[in-house]
Amino acid sequence: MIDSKKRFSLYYWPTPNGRKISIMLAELDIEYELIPVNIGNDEQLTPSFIKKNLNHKIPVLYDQKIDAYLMESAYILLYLSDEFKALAPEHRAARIEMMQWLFFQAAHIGPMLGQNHHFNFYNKGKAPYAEERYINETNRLYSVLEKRLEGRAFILDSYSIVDIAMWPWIARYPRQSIDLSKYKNVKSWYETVANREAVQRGYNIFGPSELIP
Ligand SMILES: N[C@@H](CCC(=O)N[C@@H](CS)C(=O)NCC(=O)O)C(=O)O
Repeated sequence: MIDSKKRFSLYYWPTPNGRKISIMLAELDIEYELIPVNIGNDEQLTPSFIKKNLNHKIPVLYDQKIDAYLMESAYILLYLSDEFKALAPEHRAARIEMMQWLFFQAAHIGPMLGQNHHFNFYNKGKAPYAEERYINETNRLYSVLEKRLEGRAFILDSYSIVDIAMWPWIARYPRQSIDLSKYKNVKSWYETVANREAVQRGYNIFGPSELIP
């Protein structure tokens, strides 16, 4: 156990971006204060939360050591990984590769799958063009991951923050109209990561939920 009790406070709701950080903190075995921000009730729009993140989105991580509120989940993963020298490669070439896949997650997997959820799950039937567009784009992105995972167990050479960034989004595949059996490498990676004790602990921080549908 890292001796950093309550150094961190996590402003959280159990969404894919929130779960990236609860999984990372579980992997690091760090105790922290969990502060629910119910985005279903617009709690992210209160003036006190907007002071913590001008973009009014969860997750936000407060670190007492630097007295700062951190936004953007992919950056928070990188920050924690640098701070605790964990779950990321050290060598320059491997780090260059890591940064590209982390940006790929932040720029494509999160935003596009998020739009898929919006049109295809929460507002199904309202915008057929948008549903088709984001289901197609989601399939295209799963194909990219499928190629990347050919012959490898993890997205980098070993389990890392890139898997943590990607996994909670893939965990929502039933909402995305994705047939996971079509992506055998993604499925096998998905199940390997799902079986990690820390992933289950971090994912279910709010109580048992849909882990492997
Ligand atoms: N790029 C941001 C995205 C964060 C984000 O979209 N958070 C969502 C939940 S997953 C949220 O807070 N939504 C509330 C809102 O849009 O007002 C990150 O990776 O942290």
